[in-house]
Amino acid sequence: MKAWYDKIDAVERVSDLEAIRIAVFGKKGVLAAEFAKMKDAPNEDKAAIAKELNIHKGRLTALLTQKKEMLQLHELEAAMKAEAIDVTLYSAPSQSGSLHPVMETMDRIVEYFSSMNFAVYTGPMIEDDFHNFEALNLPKYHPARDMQDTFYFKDEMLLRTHTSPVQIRTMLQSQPPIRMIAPGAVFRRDYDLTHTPMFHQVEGLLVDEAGSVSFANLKFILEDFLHYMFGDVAVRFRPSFFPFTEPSAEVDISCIFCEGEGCRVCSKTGWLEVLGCGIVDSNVFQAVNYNNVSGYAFGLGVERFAMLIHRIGDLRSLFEGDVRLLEQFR
Ligand code: 2U9
Repeated sequence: MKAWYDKIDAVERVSDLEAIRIAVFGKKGVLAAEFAKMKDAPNEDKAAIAKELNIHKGRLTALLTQKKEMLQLHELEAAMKAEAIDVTLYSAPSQSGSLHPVMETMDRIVEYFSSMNFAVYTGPMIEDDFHNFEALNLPKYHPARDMQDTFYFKDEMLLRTHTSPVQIRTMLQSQPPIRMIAPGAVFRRDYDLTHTPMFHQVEGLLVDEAGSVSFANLKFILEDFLHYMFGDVAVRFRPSFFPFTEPSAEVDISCIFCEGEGCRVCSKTGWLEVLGCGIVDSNVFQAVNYNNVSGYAFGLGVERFAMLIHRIGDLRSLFEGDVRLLEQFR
């Protein structure tokens, strides 16, 4: 029997242990054979032999169980070691996204006007003739409605050419006072160095009782806004014309590249045009049935702001989806 203790001791795999168990405890195993031999032993020895065999049986059972548990534990440990993941290893570089410079600039513009209590409104990009043109004092046969400039669908539907229809919809749905901005994409049939068929605008509108809104109010907020966006720049207002405002002005800042000295970007003028604005034309208020009110409005192109702030030379690079551009704005 002694040899079996050593055999069990020497086993290294759970599967080999099973063969030993059968060899010892099986029907044709050694224990069964030893017990069978008892019938030939002298009667007076039988009790002692049976006692000794039962002791072996108990010890071998305990040893097998103990050995099995130990081997199972070792095998589990080995498997866990083999499958372990080294969390200290360097990982492949992760691809984190970033805001597009146009959206980042738009967020900054919206942030300024929100802080000044302007509500943010959006509206449909597919518009009708009334909201995009007629209500904005752009009557039939106005040159801005030209097929050359506007993307038309059938039934007088079109892609909005500015975000102004959002202001028209807002005025039709609510009553003054109104203090709002309309950020969003707009569409024009234009494509060259400085124009893309889709670009983004932020337009603003303030309406209150007649006589309570002045050009001075408009000047103050736009100057403050431009200092927020561009820092310490000079701001000037030039008389201009828009169908929806009267009087109207275009707003320039001193060139941020040459600080007013005159360079290639500002065409040697020392100034960069950044905004349009004016006092809302009375025909616009008439179209939405507003009486005894006055208001100011302004509009800007977000791509132009983004290009000036980030010194991007070519407008088209903003729309190529090249990650090498975006990677610079993490
Ligand atoms: C309503 C009344 C008036 C919005 C205005 C401008 C002047 C303007 C341009 C800036 C660059 C368009 O993106 S751009 O090409 N916009 O100069 N926009 S006043 O006037 C409105 C709008 C809505 C009801």
